[in-house]
Amino acid sequence: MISQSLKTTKSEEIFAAANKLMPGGVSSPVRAFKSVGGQPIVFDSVNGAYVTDVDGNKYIDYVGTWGPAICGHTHPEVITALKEALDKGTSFGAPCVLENVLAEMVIEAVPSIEMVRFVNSGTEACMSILRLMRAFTNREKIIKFEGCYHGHADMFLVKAGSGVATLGLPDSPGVPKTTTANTLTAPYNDLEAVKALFAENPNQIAGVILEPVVGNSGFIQPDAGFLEGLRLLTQENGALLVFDEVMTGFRISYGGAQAKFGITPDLTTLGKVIGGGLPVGAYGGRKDIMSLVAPAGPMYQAGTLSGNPLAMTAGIKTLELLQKPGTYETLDAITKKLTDGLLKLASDAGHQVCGGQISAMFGLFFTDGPVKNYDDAKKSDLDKFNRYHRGMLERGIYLAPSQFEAGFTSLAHTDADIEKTLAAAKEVFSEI
Ligand code: KE4
Repeated sequence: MISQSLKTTKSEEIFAAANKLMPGGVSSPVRAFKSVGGQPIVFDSVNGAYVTDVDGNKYIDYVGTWGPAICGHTHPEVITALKEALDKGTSFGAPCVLENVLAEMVIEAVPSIEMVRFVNSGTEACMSILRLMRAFTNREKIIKFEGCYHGHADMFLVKAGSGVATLGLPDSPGVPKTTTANTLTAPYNDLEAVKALFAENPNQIAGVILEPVVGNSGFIQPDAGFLEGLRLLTQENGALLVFDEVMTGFRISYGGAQAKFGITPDLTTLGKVIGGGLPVGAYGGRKDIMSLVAPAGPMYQAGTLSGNPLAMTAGIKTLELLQKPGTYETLDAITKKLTDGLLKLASDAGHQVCGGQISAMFGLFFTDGPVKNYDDAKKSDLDKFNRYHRGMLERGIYLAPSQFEAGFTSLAHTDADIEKTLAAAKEVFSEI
C-alpha cells in the first residue's frame, strides 16, 4: 500500500511488475523511494508544474525530472520545436548546425567556457573532465568533497551524495581500490582540509572538482570565501578548479553558480537544463585545455548520440526561454516564497529546521543547523524527513524522495501552487 489516502492501485501493480524486470524496478536508484519508504508512484504524464500518475492522481512537482524541467514540463515552444526537428531525423552521427547553435549559447553564457564538448549525461561529462584534468596536468590525484555527487563513474564513487548517500552505500562494490586510490576527499566548506591535502600530496593533484552549490547532500550553500579560497589554492598548487554545474548550470543563474558568485573555474560540467529534458551533458572550459580533446588533441572521448539534433533542439529552445528578461528574478521570488514559508511553518509547529534557496533550487533539513557539509546533513532527523515526504505526497505534493537531494522550482510554478504547497505543509508539520 503506497498511501492511506491516495488511490495507487495501478502504481502498485506496475511497480511490482517492474521489480521483476529491472533491478529495484527502476532505471535509476533514487526513484525507488528506498530511503523515504513505501513504493514510488508511477508517472503517466507531466505538464507544466504538474505530474499525473497512472491512477489519475495529480501532484505539484518539485523534482522536475531532477532539474531539466526549469521552464516547466512539456513547454509548448519546446514541444513544437521538437516536432519540427523530428521530421528531419532523430540522430545523425555527423556534424549538425544545431550543435554550433547550442555550443555558442553555452560559451556565451558560462564564464569559464571557451570551448565545449557535448555528451549524453552528467556522468559522461564528469568522467570525461576527470580524464581531461589528468591529461592536462599529467597528475593523477583529484580532490572531491564528501556528499558531492558527480555521476556514477568509478573514481567518483567515494563518499558520494545523491543515490549513493540515499542508499547508504559509502562506496560501491565493483569499484577497484586502485581506481579510487587517487580520489582524495575533504568535507565541503573546509578550506583547511583542502590545504592539508595539497601539502600532503605536493605536485600530485590534478585538480579539485565540486558542486559550487551542493544539491546531492540535500541543499548546501558554499560559505563566504569557500569558492574564492579554492580558486586561490588550486592556482597556488598548479591544479585545476572544476565546477560540476550539471545541477546548478542555468538554474542558479543563466551563467550558473560561477556567474552568480563571480568565481571562474578552469573547467565546467553541464547537463540537465541544457538538454531541456532530453539526454545531454557537456564539458568545457579554457581553450588551451579543451584543445587536448580528440580529435583536436590526444585525449580520447566519444559518443554515438552526442550532439544529436533532437537533444540540441530541446536545449536551444530551453535556453532561449531562459534568456527572457526577468526569468531568474521570477524563479528566485517564487522559490523564496516557498522556502521561507516552509521554514516558518515547520518552526511554528515546533520542529528544528534549517534550509534555504538560491534561484530555483532549495532545500531544508530537520535540524537547527547550520548544515555546512555532508556530516551535518546526516545528523538531521532523517526519519522526520521521510514522514514529511510521505505526508506531502499524500496531499499531492511531489518532493524528491530523499533528504540527500535538492528541490527544484520552474517558470511554470504559480503563486497558487505555492499557496497549496504551504497549506499541505502546515497540516503535515502538525502531525509529524
Ligand atoms: P547524470 O549522469 O544523472 O545525467 O548526471 C550525474 C550528475 C553529475 N553531477 C551532478 C551535480 C548531479 O546532480 C548529477 C545527477 N543528479 C542526480 C540527482 N541528484 C540525478 C538523479 C538520478 O541519479 O537519478
